[in-house]
Amino acid sequence: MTTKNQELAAWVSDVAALTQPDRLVWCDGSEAEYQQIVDLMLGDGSLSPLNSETHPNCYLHLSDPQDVARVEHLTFICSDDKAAVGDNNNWMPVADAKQKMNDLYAGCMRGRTMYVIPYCMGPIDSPYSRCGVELTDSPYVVINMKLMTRMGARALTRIEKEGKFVKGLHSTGELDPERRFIMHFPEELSIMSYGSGYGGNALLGKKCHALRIASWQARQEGWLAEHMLILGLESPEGETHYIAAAFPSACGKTNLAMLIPPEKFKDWKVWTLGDDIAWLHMDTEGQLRAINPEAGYFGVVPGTNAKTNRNAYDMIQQDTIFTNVGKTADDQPWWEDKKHGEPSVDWKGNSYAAANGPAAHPNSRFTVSATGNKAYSSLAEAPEGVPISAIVFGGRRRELAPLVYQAKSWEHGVLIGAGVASETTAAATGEVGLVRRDPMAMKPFCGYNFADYWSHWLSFAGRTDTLPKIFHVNWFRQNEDGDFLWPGFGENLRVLQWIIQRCKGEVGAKETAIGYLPNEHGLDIADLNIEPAVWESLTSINDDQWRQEMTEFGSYLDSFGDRLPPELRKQHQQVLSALAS
Ligand code: OXD
Ligand code: MN
Repeated sequence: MTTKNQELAAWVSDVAALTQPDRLVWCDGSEAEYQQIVDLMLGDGSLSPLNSETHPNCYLHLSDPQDVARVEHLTFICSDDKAAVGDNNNWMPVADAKQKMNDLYAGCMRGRTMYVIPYCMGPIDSPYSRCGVELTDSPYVVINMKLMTRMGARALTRIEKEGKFVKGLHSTGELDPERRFIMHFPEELSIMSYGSGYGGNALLGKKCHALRIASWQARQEGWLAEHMLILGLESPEGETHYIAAAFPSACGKTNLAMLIPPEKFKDWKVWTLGDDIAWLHMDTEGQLRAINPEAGYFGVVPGTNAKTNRNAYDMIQQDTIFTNVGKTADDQPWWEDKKHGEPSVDWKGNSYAAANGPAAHPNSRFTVSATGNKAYSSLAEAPEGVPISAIVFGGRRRELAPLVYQAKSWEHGVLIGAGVASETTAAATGEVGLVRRDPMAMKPFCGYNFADYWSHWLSFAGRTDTLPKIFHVNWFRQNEDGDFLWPGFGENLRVLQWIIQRCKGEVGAKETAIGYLPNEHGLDIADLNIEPAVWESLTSINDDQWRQEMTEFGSYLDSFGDRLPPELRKQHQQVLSALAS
């Protein structure tokens, strides 16, 4: 296979001349090709088979122990306009970054195969979708891209028709953390990644294209590329509302997107459209519509069990690539909190011993096609996307943020999104459990200056008067003993239900300085046996704590200087003065 697109053909041949692969393979995206690469990896040991009776078509890949998460300190946005990139990103001038990368790439694919992966982010026939091509020397990347994107011949046909595509070059290099960089060139729609095989660093369609490059492009074109799940909530009467929700990495987006309602709400249904990324466009009627650019899930494995996420648990019993989990003696995948079986081998391939740490790495992952999910929405492939009724922000906060609250306006909602802060998790290298600012859950993913990004968000207010309502949730409040105050998981349905009732104007709320909170009996929780004092702390605010939070948030906003949109400053002032009165 080759291509009619001259620009693509020339780029592939330039990269081959630089990297010197022994072979070049154009991926067609077929099942036969997937199986062929799986067989090749089983042959060289980079993949091992799992128990084919209990887990048909499931495989295990163990990465280099130094290459198990995104590396934010080695991830750069490269442009000659430093201010446009913002202090929220690592920055490098274009020429310096290219020089560095080209030095690393020189001859790096000798003895290897270079795969050409044309892919489409979003339904193949959607006007909102965008295409890219990833060149990689990693067969692991090829099989993951097959599950995560629409890749191969169909995507190439679209690229040949449209002409425009994102160029992503990836090499695993030597997996040396000292020779590892993830570079983005948004002005020329290109990505260069070297030295890591880990998902977010190597599957370039995901974070690199669908968030960092796409967010830059979305600003120019008037849409939004967000770190959001998309779900449909269907009532017993058969009415479905769509919600997009942004939480930082490893804070439960996959679980919420696949939620199974508790017994009391068994006539309700939650449908999954996406679990990580949403592209939001305004249609000609002024309605914000969402598509999921991805076609699969790259989910955190530990903690997934029949109770926490039955849909995911069932989905990953077959046709799944596991990365960095442990194994039982009979080769079933095993992870902490699986609540089934015993580990025999850990994620480093050693005999399991509790003293050596967990059997599965805390950021171990499953890769699986979205079509394996029983709750996959029939509209997930709709080229026109789904209309969004509510946007929800959330973080992992032991204290402070109530269970749920609603913004007073779109502009106030943008302030709430900008104020998201959350405890760090194992999805990125670095210490876990520290509270850090993570506006819109986009700290690692916004490809440009946050101040300009907030201006872009604010600009939607002038474009329509039917914008979604904005909310904030926090499933993670704890008491002094570290016990969670809210049961979470399926019970979160009760919060979603309140959110939709608020959107429809069906339920009242109490107004506070930070937004609208549920009334005493606003949520249907009578059967949950939550102590009144606990419920009170979940649904009220502590003014002193909030004054401190807003003051710290104010200093953070100040750090954006003159670029900060005045409207955001005004919204911030309004909350502060409401807290003072
Ligand atoms: C992810 C992440 O993998 O956010 O989705 O790290
Ligand atoms: Mn994510």
